[in-house]
Amino acid sequence: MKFDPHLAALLRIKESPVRLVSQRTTSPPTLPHQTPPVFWTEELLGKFMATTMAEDQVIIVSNRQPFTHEFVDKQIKLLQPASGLVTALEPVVRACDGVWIAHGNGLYDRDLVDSFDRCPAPVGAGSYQLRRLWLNALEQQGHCDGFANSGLWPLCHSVHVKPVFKQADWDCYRTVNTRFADAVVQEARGSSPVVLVQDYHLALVPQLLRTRLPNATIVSFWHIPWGRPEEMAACPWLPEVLAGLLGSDIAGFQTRQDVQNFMELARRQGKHVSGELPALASSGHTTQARAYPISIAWPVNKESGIKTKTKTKIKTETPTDNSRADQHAQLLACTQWKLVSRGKLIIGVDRFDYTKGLIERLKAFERLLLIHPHLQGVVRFVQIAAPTRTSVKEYRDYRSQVFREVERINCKFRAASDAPVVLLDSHYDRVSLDAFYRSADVCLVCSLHDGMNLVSKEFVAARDDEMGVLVLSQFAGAAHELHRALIVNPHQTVQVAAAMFAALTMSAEEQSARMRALRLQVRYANVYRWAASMLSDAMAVRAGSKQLIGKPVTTSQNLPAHISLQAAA
Ligand code: GDG
Repeated sequence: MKFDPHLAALLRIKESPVRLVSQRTTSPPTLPHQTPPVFWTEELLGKFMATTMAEDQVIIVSNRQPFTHEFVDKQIKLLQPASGLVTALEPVVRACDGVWIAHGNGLYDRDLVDSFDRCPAPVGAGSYQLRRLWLNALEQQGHCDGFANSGLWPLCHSVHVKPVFKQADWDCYRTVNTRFADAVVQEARGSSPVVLVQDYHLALVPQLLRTRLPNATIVSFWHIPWGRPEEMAACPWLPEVLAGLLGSDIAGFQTRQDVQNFMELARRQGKHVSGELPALASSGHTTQARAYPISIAWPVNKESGIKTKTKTKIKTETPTDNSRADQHAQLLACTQWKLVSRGKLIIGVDRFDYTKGLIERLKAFERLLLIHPHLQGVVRFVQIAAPTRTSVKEYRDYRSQVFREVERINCKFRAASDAPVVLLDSHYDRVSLDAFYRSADVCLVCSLHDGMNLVSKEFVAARDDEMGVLVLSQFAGAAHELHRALIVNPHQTVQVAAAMFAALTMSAEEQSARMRALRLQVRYANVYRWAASMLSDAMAVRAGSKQLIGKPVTTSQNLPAHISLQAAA
């Protein structure tokens, strides 16, 4: 994109380097290990597994399922939920040809399973089986809405929403974890599968499996932050949660800080902590705690690095009723508005969750318009907030609060613009999200605390035009990797507003330099590398070879020589 004098006149800017928002933005991009770097792909992960674990069955178990069956346009259709866990794990399970066990919560899920409650994955690259587990209303309430989402979720995200712990929810949580463990045992073909247990809904499953499948290799992954011991101590059943996770051979976390917090808690609970590798011994069993920063599958058609400038259409997955069709039209109108008015578009994409800092970013946008009044009518902020956990009161309250803020801000600037903020509380499909990312000048991620944040990585992956600026919260795990984003503290309204201004006025050259570095980082540290690192550590545990744990997955020690690696162009 060339420097646009028309837009510059509107923004009243000169073509000059922008002020950097934080020290981090000046860090050079870092790519560890190989030169040229090796880019993991689904195919390479498949080969790696076929070679190193040909005889081993892989079972993934999570509360959230990768797809639901819903009734849309007079037929049953698949819907992919808005979930970082699903975004990351779906390509991995396809590469593994494994089994995925999850709670069947779709309205028509029961109609599409066989007599073993299984159904095949939708056609696409790779195949796997989804095994659905049914929870009744009380189980769902106590386990999911209760202990997991009203207790552990706020506990682990220090965002000042009080965690709620009730005995009845805990009892339900234990029961449901036992049911998930039963399902794993039923699905296991032999006594030693590799089981990947996902997230805070299933913390007790590793220990339950340890007693029932003693030869299984159990890897747990905690997708959300693990807080400091003194914060975590608010959970009355923390010792049981810890004991559950210590049934894992490997307990995976997003960041090194999470690992340190986990280790410190274990030490305070009297567990034996030892070795150069963070390891914990409990009841004669050893658990390695390690950081595996999660990521996304790098889009296949963009792997060549060739700029495609694909035009894609915005559409919702289920625009059946009027309100959804309206949402669809609104999203389309937002991107068209940008083209017609030659304005600037700031976007956000999140689940409608209080940890994502929606209020904070609205306040920062308001400040931007106040400090730079010439931007009123020129810049629009469009936030997708996909509905989530609507049965939990805190989420309903938060939703109302966010809508009130949007209304207040839109009223305030009514004279200059019809609606500077557009809030779309709807669910969009991946093609639409990709098109939305590509239409943005700025992507705003203001999480108050986030395990990783995949939206930031998806935005980067979508920008094969190498344009657009990422403004990223320092409290998202992704900030540890994406150094060339503009890193901000979402609580500092003025700083976020300044970052937005810097992003909006950034020269094409600087945008391009930053985006190239970000793209290299995300393409390199993609979800296949994430999976390969964890699985190769799991295999080292299985082989009893501690020396191999934590080694880069592409060294000759643990990658079979005949696997050809795709090097950077
Ligand atoms: C948890 C952790 C960690 C959003 N709207 C729609 C939609 N999405 C997708 C995004 C993205 C995903 O939801 C959100 O992922 P995040 O990583 O940002 O956040 P969480 O859901 O909270 O994920 C998080 C993650 O697990 C992985 O470990 O990064 O820290 O909290 O993929 O694109 N997807 C669809 N329609 C939408 O409208 N289909």
